[in-house]
Amino acid sequence: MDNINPPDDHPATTQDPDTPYDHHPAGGWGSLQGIARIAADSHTSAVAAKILATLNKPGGVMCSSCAWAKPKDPGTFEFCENGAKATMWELDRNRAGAKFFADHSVTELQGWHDHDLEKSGRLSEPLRYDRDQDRYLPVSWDDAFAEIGKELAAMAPQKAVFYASGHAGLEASYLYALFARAMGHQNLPQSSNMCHETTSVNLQTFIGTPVGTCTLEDFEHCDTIFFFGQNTGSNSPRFLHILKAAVERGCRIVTFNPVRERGLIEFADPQSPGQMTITKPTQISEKYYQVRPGGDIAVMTGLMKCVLEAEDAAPGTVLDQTFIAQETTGFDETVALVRNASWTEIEAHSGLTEGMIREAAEIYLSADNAIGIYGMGLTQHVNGWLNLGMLCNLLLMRGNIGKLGAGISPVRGHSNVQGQRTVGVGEKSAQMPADKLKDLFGIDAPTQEGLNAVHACEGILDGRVEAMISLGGNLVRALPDSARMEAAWPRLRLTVHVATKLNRSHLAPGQVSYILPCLGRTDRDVQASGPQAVSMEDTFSHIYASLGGAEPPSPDVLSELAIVAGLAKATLPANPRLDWDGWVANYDQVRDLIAQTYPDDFADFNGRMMQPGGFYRGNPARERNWKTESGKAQFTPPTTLSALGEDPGGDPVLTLITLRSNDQFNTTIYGFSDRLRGLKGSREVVLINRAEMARLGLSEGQKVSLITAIEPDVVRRVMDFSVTPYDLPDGCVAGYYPELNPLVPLSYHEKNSQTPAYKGTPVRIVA
Ligand SMILES: Nc1nc2c(c(=O)[nH]1)N[C@H]1C(S)=C(S)[C@@H](COP(=O)(O)OP(=O)(O)OC[C@H]3O[C@@H](n4cnc5c(=O)[nH]c(N)nc54)[C@H](O)[C@@H]3O)O[C@H]1N2
Ligand SMILES: Nc1nc2c(c(=O)[nH]1)N[C@H]1C(S)=C(S)[C@@H](COP(=O)(O)OP(=O)(O)OC[C@H]3O[C@@H](n4cnc5c(=O)[nH]c(N)nc54)[C@H](O)[C@@H]3O)O[C@H]1N2
Ligand SMILES: [Mo]
Repeated sequence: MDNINPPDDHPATTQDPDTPYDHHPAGGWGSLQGIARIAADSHTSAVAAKILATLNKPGGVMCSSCAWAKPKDPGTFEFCENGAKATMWELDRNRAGAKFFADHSVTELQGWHDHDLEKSGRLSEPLRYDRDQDRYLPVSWDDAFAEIGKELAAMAPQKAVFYASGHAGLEASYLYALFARAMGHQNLPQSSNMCHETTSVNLQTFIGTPVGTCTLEDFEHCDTIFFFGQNTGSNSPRFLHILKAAVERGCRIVTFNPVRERGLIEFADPQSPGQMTITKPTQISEKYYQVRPGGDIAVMTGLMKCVLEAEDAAPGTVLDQTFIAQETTGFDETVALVRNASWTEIEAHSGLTEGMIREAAEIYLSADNAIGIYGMGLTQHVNGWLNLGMLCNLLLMRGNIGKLGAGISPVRGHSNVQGQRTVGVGEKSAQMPADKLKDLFGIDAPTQEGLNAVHACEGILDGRVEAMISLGGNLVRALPDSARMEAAWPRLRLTVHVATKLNRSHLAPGQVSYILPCLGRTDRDVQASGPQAVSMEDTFSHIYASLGGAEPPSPDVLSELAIVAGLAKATLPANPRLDWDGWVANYDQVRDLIAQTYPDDFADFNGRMMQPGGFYRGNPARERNWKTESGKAQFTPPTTLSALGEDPGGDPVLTLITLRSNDQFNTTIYGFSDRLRGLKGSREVVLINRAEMARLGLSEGQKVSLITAIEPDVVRRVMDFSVTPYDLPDGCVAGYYPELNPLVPLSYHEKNSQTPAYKGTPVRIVA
């Protein structure tokens, strides 16, 4: 089949004005139809059905979509609509090989839609950009490694950046992190830098762990779950089964989200014949509050006020006084500011009424065990640190961290994003211990901290960075200020993409530029010692093996681990302790190195990784062992009530939130339907409520431009977006990532971690 939906034919996005959102439950028949459509549309190979049957099960393939847990007692189908889409997308029978690249120049491909680029199929041989022909031409692996190695070896190590998207397994990731440090730098930004870095940095400060404290077991014992800014129905659909079970045993769910996301409203289990045909879908959220973007600090301040009032009314019965006294610091200062905050201010920032917040607080107070869940709605804000600080505060007041059925639970994105950090992919020295580098390999660790994603971009713009190696991902599209970054990219001396499918980042070639095709998670990976498994860590810090079973796209496609080893060997001076060939031959050896480097987390790695449900690497905060500066859990005073940056002043601005549709995985656009939001057609839309439309004099379907309202000396604009009425709070607009990324300034990010503020950019609409 030809590329579907070429850009010009994309119909206008439609939404029935009388049904402001889809009325069908998440899951249900729609999800089965979604899978069927992708299967028909993606030239999926026959092996897909077999792979899907093993997905997320011991001995099978661990889904390459999200980082949700793989339970030890999986269902018959332990996959969701979006996991199936990701799997089938990878098992594409189309090939983007020499012929494809001979037929299409890079300039021509730059005009293609993201969807159509990936639809060209799996990359099947190494390619080098030829500037005279403006084409990628086939090249041998030996020549590719040799030239890239020569380029890197000639460069001051600090000028190279090694990015990782969260796909690659722990083995390849560890070697990648080792390669960078052996070369002499730790410029190791990762997709987490655009995602949960707010979590990694700030939870470390507050409770002494960079990751969440919950495990699946907690969801069997919690009495309430407070949800902030995480879209379960699209982004971690298997979680809906856990929520359904929790609700059915009486757990009460409260959601704060500007968008009424279907999955958090109701869910019909597509694997339950009964629920699909006879019984009603399960109501998920008992209360659903459409908070304003950036309004969560105010909400949580209000909730804390109510908890304090209840304690005042019945002293000694509401707060966990013993826990607060023994395990925490900063309580009094925090409480003083919470008491001081006025309901008028809280209502203004949150867009909710005092009554609503009091109602939610009643539910929080009724629970012995509470879990706080969050996603990008809290992390991608300038004051994301305080969003998380407030959620910790709320939980800590009642001792809700470090006991069964309670805790703070960020939902991670990429399937191995958390694990890559665990095994050293990160710009900080602490991420790969210097003594281990010395003992195991005789390497002196770099002393200078490396560049994160924002700092690497600044380096590209000002010329400090000369080489960008990408282990997966699509940085040019995913980054903030994407138009500026796309223009700056070709100034790089060297760009190398290790990838499964073609994307826009590959079409901004540096002076020397390669695309190196790699195996995906579903592909069989056979090396000298036989078939190899790889491993990943989920959002609950459990580690599992994944064993691919599909025929690789071509004999010219190498594993990520083999590519990393090939690059390292060609770059670094010979060192008998860096046994790249031996490691490629048998990944067990790499896991032994990981176990030796991180013995607390990975002891007996090879012995444990096949264990059903994975093995748990533990979390000190879960045991109330606070690895913070003070040795205690830290309360954080709410010094502001808004997660947004400074109001730019001037004409009134709208807060832009950038969303994922149900038909995409990050920059991979599967199709043009956002079924759960009742939207389909073009993605170039600006969602806005009818009252705001009237106030701004806009009509439905009108084409408008959006302009960023900060840093007015740099023009950031997107044009020809269709005004689409949608049920949103006042004062905000929404649209899709990555189409709106040119609007987000690189400098507009979370304060402590530099995570871009993709959910809180001030914009103006221009008719
Ligand atoms: N199918 C699919 N699955 C995915 C992905 C995908 O693209 N597609 N991406 C993966 C990745 S890398 C990640 S990080 C995760 C992302 O998963 P999520 O964390 O769910 O991220 P988003 O979809 O960006 O947005 C989350 C929600 O935040 C809400 N929101 C926006 N601003 C605010 C705010 O100020 N306050 C509150 N309370 N809510 C707000 C939005 O309405 C949205 O519902 O999903 C992963 N899983
Ligand atoms: N405006 C806005 N921008 C955002 C966000 C947002 O919410 N709003 N979210 C941010 C977040 S949370 C994230 S995580 C980033 C995502 O940023 P990235 O991780 O950089 O982007 P992806 O779209 O996930 O990368 C897709 C590409 O990965 C490659 N790929 C797929 N599978 C594999 C594999 O197995 N191995 C290898 N080597 N390559 C593979 C394919 O070539 C594919 O084209 O985007 C961020 N950008
Ligand atoms: Mo992410």
